[in-house]
Amino acid sequence: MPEIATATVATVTGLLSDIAATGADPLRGGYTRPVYSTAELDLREWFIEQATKRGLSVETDRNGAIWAWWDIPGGDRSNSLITGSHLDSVPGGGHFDGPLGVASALVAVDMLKARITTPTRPLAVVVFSEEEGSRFGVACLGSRLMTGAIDADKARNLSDPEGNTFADIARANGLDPRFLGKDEQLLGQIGAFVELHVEQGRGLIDLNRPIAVASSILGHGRWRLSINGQGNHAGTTLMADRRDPMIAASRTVVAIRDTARQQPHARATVGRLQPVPGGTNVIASRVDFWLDVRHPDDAITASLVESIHTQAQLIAAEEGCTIELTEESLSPTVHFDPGLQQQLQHALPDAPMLDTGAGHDAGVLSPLVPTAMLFVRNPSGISHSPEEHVLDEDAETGAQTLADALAALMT
Ligand code: HGY
Ligand code: MN
Ligand code: MN
Repeated sequence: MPEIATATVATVTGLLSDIAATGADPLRGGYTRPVYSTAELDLREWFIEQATKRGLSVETDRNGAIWAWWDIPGGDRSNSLITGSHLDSVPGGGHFDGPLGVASALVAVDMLKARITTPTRPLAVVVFSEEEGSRFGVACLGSRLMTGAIDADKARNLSDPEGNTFADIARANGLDPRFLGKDEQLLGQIGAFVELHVEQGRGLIDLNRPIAVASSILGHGRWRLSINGQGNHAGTTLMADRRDPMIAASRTVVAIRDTARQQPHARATVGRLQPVPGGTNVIASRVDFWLDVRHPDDAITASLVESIHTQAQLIAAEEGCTIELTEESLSPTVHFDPGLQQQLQHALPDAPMLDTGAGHDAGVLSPLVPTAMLFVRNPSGISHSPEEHVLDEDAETGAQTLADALAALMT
């Protein structure tokens, strides 16, 4: 594939339009691109093609992340500068959550290549896998594996809703499950990681600015609650004779909302609830539902979950049911590297600092390597929804800002 002329600079909106049909979800709207689904695999192919066109050398690591390297002469990769994001999505997600960071990184490489022919520091664009945890339940699974933030055995045994284990799916996609896990060599090469991402709230709308530098990520976790009752016939079972887990779950969901409302800065969500067996004329025997709790103070997050669990146990008992709570994913509050933040603020004097309630791979890498994030304005202030949006000019400003930030970090 011929290298593109160094003066050729793509646009973010152009690159995103290439993938605008991939994984479009006619039922939910937006995009549904779970890791290793046909849609996400198509996006991987798109990324590899774009990276190869730019003369980057593309490698897939033992955990399934794709790395597109712009190497220095001699190929030493120590103290490398990494940017990128993810391509998987939540069900019915927006067009920008993940792909904006990947497309912006490719355009930033174009911009840097139009300025310099040889990088003074090795640079790579990375695509992490399963950032959303939508298929295997653990947020940022790919970056957690690379950093050792998740036990490799636990990861291998994660299963998707169809019962496929992560080991099976990884193997089916060219990985050797035996080698999943912390990648010391790769981690040792990373000098800094800068991720650009669509902002997923209203911060930049209210600040009336197109770009921000991230200050922190709210701690967050996910817990599965399973309430067991007595499955039965909807017509022959008198109301007094029921032990209906759907009632216990419904009461618990309201209790979760009420509990979070009483704690300033807390967020608690139940976005996924699955009755078993799930028939219209069937009293469920079990209801599984997932709790997402977030707060700046990790101790408060823990106390909120404890309070919710206690309330749920009482509610279940009143409804003649039993309940189990299982932690599936937990990410502490992250404060990004002050040194890197200062460098970015120096390079981007117009960009305000902004915290976020959304988790990112940059947050997972943060304890081990200097990481920073750039946010691009989302005029809808909505995310994890088809309504997520970025104006064309802000998207291009984002790529230009990322290129400026990388250039500043290259010296
Ligand atoms: O859930 C999150 O905060 C992120 O979008 N994965
Ligand atoms: Mn997301
Ligand atoms: Mn994301």
